[in-house]
Amino acid sequence: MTTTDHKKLGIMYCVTAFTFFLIGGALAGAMRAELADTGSQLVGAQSYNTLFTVHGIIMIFLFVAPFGVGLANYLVPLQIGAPDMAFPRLNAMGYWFFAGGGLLVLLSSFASDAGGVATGWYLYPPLSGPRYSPGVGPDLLILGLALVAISTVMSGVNVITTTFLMRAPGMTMWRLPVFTWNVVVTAILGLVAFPPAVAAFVLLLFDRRLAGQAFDPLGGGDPIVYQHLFWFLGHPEVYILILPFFGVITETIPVFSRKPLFGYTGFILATLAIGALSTGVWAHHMFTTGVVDNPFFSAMTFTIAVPTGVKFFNWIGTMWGGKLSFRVPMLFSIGFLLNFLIGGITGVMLASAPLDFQLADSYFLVSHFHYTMMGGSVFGIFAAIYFWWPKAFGYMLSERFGRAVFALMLVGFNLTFWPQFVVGLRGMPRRIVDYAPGLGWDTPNLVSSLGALVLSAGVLLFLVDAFTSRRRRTPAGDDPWGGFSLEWATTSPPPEHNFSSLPRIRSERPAFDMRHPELVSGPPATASEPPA
Ligand code: HEM
Ligand SMILES: [Cu+2]
Repeated sequence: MTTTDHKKLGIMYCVTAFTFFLIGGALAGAMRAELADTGSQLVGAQSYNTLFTVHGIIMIFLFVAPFGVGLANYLVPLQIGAPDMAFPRLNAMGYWFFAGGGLLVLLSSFASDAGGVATGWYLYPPLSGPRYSPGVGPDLLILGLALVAISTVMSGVNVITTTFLMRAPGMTMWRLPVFTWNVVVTAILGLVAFPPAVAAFVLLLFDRRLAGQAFDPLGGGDPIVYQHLFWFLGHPEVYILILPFFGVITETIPVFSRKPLFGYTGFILATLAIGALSTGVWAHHMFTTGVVDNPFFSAMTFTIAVPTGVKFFNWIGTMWGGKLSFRVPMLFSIGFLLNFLIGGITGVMLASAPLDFQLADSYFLVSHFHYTMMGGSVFGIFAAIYFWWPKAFGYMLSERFGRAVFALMLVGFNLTFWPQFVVGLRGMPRRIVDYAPGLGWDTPNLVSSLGALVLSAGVLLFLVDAFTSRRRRTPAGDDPWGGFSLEWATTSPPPEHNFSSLPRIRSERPAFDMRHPELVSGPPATASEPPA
């Protein structure tokens, strides 16, 4: 409870976030059950609205993003050769703000007599204002989100300071592991993007509780201002969700291809470009408002696909001619690539303003963002779990179970979300609890709901794997995969201060160099040299 150890906090973050995933997943299951067939099966319209609102918020703010923070906490000091984070107490405080904020968010769905919050995850006024969303539910939700936002800033400050100031001798910025680079850019994005959203939330609270008029046209306010402030967070947020997992698969793919990353520098530059560009595209969420410069934001959005495309060259180029080994972390990384490719291509389609007028608020969009966030981030999360579990706990997860988890999840995921492209093109809008028969919507929806069952079976099987592996405790050794980055050069699990001795750092693959001194150019290390 009182720990300030970055490794324990990292694991606490990940476990808490994963628990939120199970809760958010259960809500999704309820929605898919309702949508499996026409007619009302399970929930009424108002509860359905609450379901998708809370589901969206949990998945984004309480699961994927904090899981990235957890990984960063666990890995950054290990990857750069530091004993802990720069501000261990701030780090602990960040965790508790996140956990507390998350609880408030959960409470918000029960606390209000007018039912839970039913505004959609972006809480647009006037719908989220006092007139249409009375009760304390939305207030709790807004407060909870503000706490989570503050916790993001705390952990961001920590990641940035630690990486800039606490690197081991020899660990230059251009030798930094790609995961660390990606979470540094993520942290900077968080620092830029969260404050405007907190401002928007606070103004919304004023409107709700103190008769403020910020977003109420009747009092001279402007709801569009809320949309600007919100999406200035909302769009970078999707990169906050994905960048850490770009980092993850860029660690795993080289290791399981037995090759160094193809185009390290290009990859880092692409990450920086994505970070910078992502702060300039927010209004593509507002094409249909008619008050933003559509051609400009459309062009910016197309542009951001370029550095993302560069990364595909890095990944494919790394695998090309490599000695591939399809261990479970590699399988999930390849699943990430397949799903994210589909998500990316449909994203470029939506970046075109004319197409977006057609497809906005349809199931096409719902499917697009699940392909990026679920098909990308979540597969990245599982790649990370299977990859670093042996480091964190000293024993392996099962390869056999892992393959089955992967197969169920990949098939289940695509069964769930591919039919939603179809039904979206057939005109089904998002956020509806029921639909009429005879529109060609029934079969895709049924397939989608069955797919969600397959997907859940995969997730449950993972839980079984985690528990049985814990019993079995197949020892992992310090470096079960032949890893490249520094964390593989210490014991599994690492000692409290991470390293009892550090290898010399002469490239971005210090653990590899340590195992293969014959491949490293330059004079061999001598005993007179200071320990690097
Ligand atoms: C576990 C598998 C998942 C299933 C079966 C699922 C299913 C759904 C469904 C049925 C909806 C409501 C669609 C509508 O009525 O418009 C929805 C909305 C949403 N989901 Fe998921 N989802 C899953 C995972 C995720 C993940 C991992 C994320 C994000 C990281 C996510 C983010 C969202 C968001 C942002 C919304 C929109 C909420 C809104 O309209 O305000 N989902 N999901
Ligand atoms: Cu966006």
